[in-house]
Amino acid sequence: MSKASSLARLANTLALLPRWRILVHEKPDGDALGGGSALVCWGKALGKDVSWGGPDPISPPYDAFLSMSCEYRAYEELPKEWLRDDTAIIVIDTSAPPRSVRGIEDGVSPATLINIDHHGDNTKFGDVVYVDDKASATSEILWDLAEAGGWRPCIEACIGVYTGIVTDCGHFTYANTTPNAHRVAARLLELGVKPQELDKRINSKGSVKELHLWGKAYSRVALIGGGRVAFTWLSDDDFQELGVSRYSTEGLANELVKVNGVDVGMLLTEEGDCVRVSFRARGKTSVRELAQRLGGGGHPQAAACRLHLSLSEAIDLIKEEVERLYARPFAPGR
Ligand SMILES: [Mn+2]
Repeated sequence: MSKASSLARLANTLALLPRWRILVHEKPDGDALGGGSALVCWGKALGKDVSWGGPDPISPPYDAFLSMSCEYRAYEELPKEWLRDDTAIIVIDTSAPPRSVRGIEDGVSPATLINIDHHGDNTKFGDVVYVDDKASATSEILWDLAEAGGWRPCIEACIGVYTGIVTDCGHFTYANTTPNAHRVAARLLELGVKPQELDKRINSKGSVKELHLWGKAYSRVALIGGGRVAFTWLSDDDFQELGVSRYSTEGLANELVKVNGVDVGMLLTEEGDCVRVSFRARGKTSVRELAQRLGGGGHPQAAACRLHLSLSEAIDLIKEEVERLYARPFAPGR
């Protein structure tokens, strides 16, 4: 089936269901939250009974400007009252059920489980599946879905979609930047989105302390794998000492691959008794396989995992994996 007819069918399915329950993934990013916000706006405009949330709370900076963010809720598990035959449970930007609210993996019958995503490693769960790994962002798919359904684009939905696209494709710099991403963005500008205002919302540092946190991470950057991999780390103490939130690292991992000769970046962040690793890659290199090997997943060029290890054990493990997977002979002078 063509993309257009799949989207038209999906829009029809959604039109027939009066209750929409929208779920995003853990640690929701700009794509999940921007797309979710837009979908809530469209649902309400269509007269649906809509609510949305995910396993973790909505995070800064998105809570401050995305429409409907005050209605977002963190759910420990799937509410039983969602399991009705008039309900669409729409999981967006989520490659597999364990990445969202607990209980989805057990099935949602008699509700209809709808899976809309752009991760190439999506497990294709759900009753209705729309996965396009060529899309720059799930928000781009949601825009095309809205067009297929003839849903009116209010400015709030436009802001959500634009946020999702620019954050997922690194402001049109990553390999997933497509002509369609630019086309959708151009349309959003015509409809009133102001890029400079949104950039201020999305990329501003909350305080000088956040810059100091980045400074700590920068000061520890080390090259491994023969100079091909840049990695750094932040400990619980770093966050406490500076009094900054965990969200202050948003975008930091992307900076690591900007070093000349580096095509893989890794940021390790201590989180209590585990360590979160954010992987980034550029060029033809993929980090998804390594993230999967370590129990995580994601995109070829942006992936993550959580290690149940101490920070020093995690650093050792990452170094070992890097030497095994990415090492190349060191080229002097690079
Ligand atoms: Mn995404």
